[in-house]
Amino acid sequence: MTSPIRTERHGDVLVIISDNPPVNALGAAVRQGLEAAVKDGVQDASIEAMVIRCDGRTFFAGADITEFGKPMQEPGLPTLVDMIEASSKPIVAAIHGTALGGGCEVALACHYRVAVASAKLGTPEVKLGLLPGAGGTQRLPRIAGVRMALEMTAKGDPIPAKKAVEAGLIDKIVGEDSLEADAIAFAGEIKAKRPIPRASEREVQPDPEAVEAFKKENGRRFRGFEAPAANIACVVKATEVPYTEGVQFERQEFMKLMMGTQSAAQRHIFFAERQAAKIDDVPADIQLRPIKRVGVIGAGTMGGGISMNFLSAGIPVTIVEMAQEALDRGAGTIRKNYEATAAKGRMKPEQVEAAMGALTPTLDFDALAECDLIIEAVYESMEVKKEIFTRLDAICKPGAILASNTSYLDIDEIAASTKRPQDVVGMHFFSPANVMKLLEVVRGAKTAPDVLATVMDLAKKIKKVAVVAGVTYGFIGNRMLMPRQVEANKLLMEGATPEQIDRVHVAFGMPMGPFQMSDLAGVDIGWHRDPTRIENIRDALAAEGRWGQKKQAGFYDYDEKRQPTPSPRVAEIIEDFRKKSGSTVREISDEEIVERTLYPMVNEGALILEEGKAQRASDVDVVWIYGYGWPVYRGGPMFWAKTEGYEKVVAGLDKHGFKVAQSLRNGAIK
Ligand code: 3H9
Repeated sequence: MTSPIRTERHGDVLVIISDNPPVNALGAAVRQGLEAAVKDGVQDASIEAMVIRCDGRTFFAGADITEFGKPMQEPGLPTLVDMIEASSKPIVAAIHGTALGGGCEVALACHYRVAVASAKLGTPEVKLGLLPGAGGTQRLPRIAGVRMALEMTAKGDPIPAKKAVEAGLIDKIVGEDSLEADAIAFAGEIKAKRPIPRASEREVQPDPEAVEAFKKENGRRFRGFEAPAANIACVVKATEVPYTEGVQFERQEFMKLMMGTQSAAQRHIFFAERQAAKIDDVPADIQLRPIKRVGVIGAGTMGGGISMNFLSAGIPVTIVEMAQEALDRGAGTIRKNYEATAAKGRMKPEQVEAAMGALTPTLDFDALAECDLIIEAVYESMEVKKEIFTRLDAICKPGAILASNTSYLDIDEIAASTKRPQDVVGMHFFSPANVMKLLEVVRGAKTAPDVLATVMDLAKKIKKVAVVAGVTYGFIGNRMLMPRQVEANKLLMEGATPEQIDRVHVAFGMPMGPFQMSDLAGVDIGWHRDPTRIENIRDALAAEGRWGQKKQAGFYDYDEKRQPTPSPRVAEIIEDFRKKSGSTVREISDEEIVERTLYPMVNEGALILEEGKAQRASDVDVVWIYGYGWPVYRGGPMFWAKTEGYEKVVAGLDKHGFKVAQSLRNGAIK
């Protein structure tokens, strides 16, 4: 096999080039090639300096994650970076794209770093439940200081080249199109300089105040995760002990994380997210339909949020409403949202204007005729949706994709109201649609493969994580929510309180529990709106106007700042129902809440897979991570069931009398 590493001589500078598509991950062959090339450079008397750069779209994007958990082939990354740093001849890293994780560590081990302005530097290992394990936690603070090292390692977001220059991580910004030539010229300038600067030989002072402040600022963000604390501990260690001891500590912490379930879960999700984009029976190179303009029907919260996704990506949107007032309100909300983003410095005023300039609000339904994709986002009524699709069928150009944002309804029935069911698809966005990353793409019985592929591709362009779902009530996510809600309600009748159930879910790592979610979404959502018809606790709350946070009363009472407190009135209502139904009240354990609310979700996920309504178990996990805030360190419900042990989950379901999915019982979930 040919090595992914080659070298070229430019006078007395040896350029070492990696060509390991797609992202130059530092797999064994790359590490071996780099080691050999640097050795050659050191031994060759005619070489004065070296440059390391990469072909393709990026500098090294990190260790090869697919090698994790397998026996490590020599040289390991820590050995390699130490060897690079120890070189007796100066080495310059020439960076483009993203220098991430192990890639950033290679760059830090080099004696100098030059980069193009569009490059980014980062140590995202924490997002895989890890830490930079090749000296990164020890070199970063020595170069960039404690605060920057904490930011980069414990949060994991890459920084742009300009910021990296300010932090001392990059020595020079070079021409976007002349990276190699400029790096060689730079190597010429520094080749004779002695001593050679080595990050590991630098000192960094302790900064306990910065550490405390950082922990305090990020307490919420780090809740439940193990890796951020380990990253912080390593950076602190760098300020306390010599480099050689620091890297030993780093190694121990790295191995602990690597062996743990959190990192396994986070790595699972890294690949699951990428896998989700693939459609099993559609060729990857299928011809896509061009989408130059998108139409959105409905300028409410959902329609507005959906439109923003496309506007932000530079795709013009025609938004249609029935009344001028609603249209103005919708367009006004979009502008307000953009301006709020600009006020936070996350958008430039001209970008706000560009996005708003690409929006065409109109009352004229026929304006949708010029759109390539039309997304219907009106309220959940089959009758209304069918009527809209019939109208679309009459006016839309041939080949236009007709999508519904329904959360539950049958896409096939909607498609049947047109003469072009092959062009109909579901695009289920999650609220707030401009923020939530999940998009369920619902494949109808007749949806054409190129329609599906086009929508999946478009999802990537608008920065969504898309998952293909089949036609089934509630698709993947909401269908799994239903058994959880049913059980949560039953548990109330048997003696649990909303606070207890929510507490168990939050302790599990969910952003909120079922009743907090109900209060946030609106207790009245889907309510029959007849205050005299009181059949369950929810009906009773809704009838009293306890519609959730918006009314400062729902399953909880809320103050002006939307802080919840347990509600005595809700306790009375629950008590009343318990008496009426004659149910015996007992102490409910937290464990039972897990078994009865979370295990049935896993069971439902297994049924969805058995019915072929999701392509793979990891897709179900992606839905729950990106649509509902399932804690990523538990890897989604299906991955979690595996780590819990299928037998334990099945035993729990059996104990409470659930009908267990066959694939779950057999441990045959794929
Ligand atoms: C680490 O470095 C540990 C060390 O500190 C210590 C060691 C001792 N390995 O995302 P894309 C694949 S941990 C293997 O769609 P983009 C990816 O699965 C690592 N494979 O492209 C996909 O495959 P496929 C720290 C990788 O342009 C293909 O490449 N580094 C790796 O949207 C394209 O990926 C990170 O965490 C990898 N490291 O984004 C960075 N990276 O086509 C992880 C990617 O079969 N990577 N693949 O589905 C990224 O963040 C993005 O891939 C990147 C490009 C921003 C680079």
